[in-house]
Amino acid sequence: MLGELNQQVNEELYSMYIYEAMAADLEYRGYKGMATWMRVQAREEKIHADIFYNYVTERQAHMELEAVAKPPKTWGSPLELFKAAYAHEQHITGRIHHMAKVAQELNDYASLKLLQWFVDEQVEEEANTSEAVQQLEIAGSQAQAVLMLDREMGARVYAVPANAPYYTKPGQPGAVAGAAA
Ligand code: OFO
Repeated sequence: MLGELNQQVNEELYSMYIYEAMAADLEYRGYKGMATWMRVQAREEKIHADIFYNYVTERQAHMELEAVAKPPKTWGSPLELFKAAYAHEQHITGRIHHMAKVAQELNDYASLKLLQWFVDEQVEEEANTSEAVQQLEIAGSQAQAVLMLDREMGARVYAVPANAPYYTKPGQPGAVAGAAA
């Protein structure tokens, strides 16, 4: 189980990295609002990595950080890019469900409780990216509609996900008394 959780730190760091690459691609193409949306998403992924990291260390396991893979540089269009983001979230959902199954088989109730938070979080992660795909499909090739969507998406602000477990531990940067679940 701890090996799976350790691997998930890498998966979440890759999520952060691929979304930073997507933000850079969007920024380069002039979609500044969508780039902001993606950078907010990348910061959320760092939180996900932190949660798994803190949980593994809390279980007294020796964390081993692996190399983070190089993400692609470009996706061709915002629609293709958000389709790739949605597919990536589906992959992450698969990982979370797989880990929940392993935890269940091992009667590892603590890990199962942690993973339940991620099961719920993934519903939101998939909804956010698939909604962007849907809106870009509706906008189609109408530049005006795409630019309006770009402006709307740029309003997204960074916030720590509600009730994030193990987000901070006492003594860590950003730690709040009693914040460790
Ligand atoms: Fe960490 O949820 Fe997206 O990838």
